[in-house]
Amino acid sequence: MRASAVAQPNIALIKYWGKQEVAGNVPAVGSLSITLDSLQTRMTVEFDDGIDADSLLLNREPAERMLPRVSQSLDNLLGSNRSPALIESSCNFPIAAGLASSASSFAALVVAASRAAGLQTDTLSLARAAGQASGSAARSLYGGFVELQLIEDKQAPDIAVASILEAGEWPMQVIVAITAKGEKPISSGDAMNLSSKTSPFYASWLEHQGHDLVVARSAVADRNFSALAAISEHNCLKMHSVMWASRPPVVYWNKATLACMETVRKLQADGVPVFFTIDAGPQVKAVCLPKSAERVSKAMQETDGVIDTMESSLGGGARLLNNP
Ligand code: 2P0
Repeated sequence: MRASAVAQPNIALIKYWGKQEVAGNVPAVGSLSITLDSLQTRMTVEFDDGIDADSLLLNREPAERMLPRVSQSLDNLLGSNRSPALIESSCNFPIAAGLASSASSFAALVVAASRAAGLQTDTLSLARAAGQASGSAARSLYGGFVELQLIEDKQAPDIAVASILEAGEWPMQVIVAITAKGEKPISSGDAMNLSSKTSPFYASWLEHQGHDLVVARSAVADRNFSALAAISEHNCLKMHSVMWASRPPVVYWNKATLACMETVRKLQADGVPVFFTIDAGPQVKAVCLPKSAERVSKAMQETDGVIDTMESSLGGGARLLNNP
């Protein structure tokens, strides 16, 4: 009745922004991401009929605010008459700051909980379960380059997720520039809903996502870095344009976010294979080929306003731990 799992966050290159108006947290668009390696969430789940209710420790501290979402995810996976659970989570990077901690957390949670409950659940079913809790979490069940596709069905729209290239097949290095610590002003879920209801650009965002996915998928298949860089930056800036045009506006960036983008632009002008992407937070992720990682990392660290940097190669999907 006890199992542990580890999962890493993923960074979307073609972004998920917006939900369908149906039950089950189904995204309004497909997305394409890379799974990281060295940023990790470890999760232990133990079902115990001897306790009254679920409890959650996050980095050894009680995490009351996150508990309802975690309990709901366990109910969705196992049914609401399941045993109460003791859940322990540890994360080696900042939480709720645009680094996809919910993706790695819910991916690790469903893997650990399924095994602790004695189930042998296939990866796609686990991805769907993780995606119900956090849309991007579905992608962290898989490693390398991952695509989440929509299965169009008016009655019951669904998702399919798969790795389109394993981590070792096209090595990349991701340098994350931390420009602010602390929680973001508005959750990505709330911000997406605001965008879909108020942004005049939202319909156009939905309309062009299929094209961006085709371009990115083929860039990955061809290992064409400059094509992947161009479509990724375009898709990122388009998503943020949708946010900025929402009412009230959703602006996650700060001065250092812009300074980091400028740093990446300068590196590109010097011929360095690198591009930026930014999620629902002020951090900037610079994605580059491994040969340029040292130079990119140094340039990001030296950028005004950067507090810290983290670095990761690409890694595998969520998995069970035998010896937690
Ligand atoms: C992504 N983001 O594709 C996009 C880009 C943020 C910007 O998925 O509401 O925490 O829990 O399904 O997965 C972050 O949103 O959203 C996210 P919910 P989630 O990575």
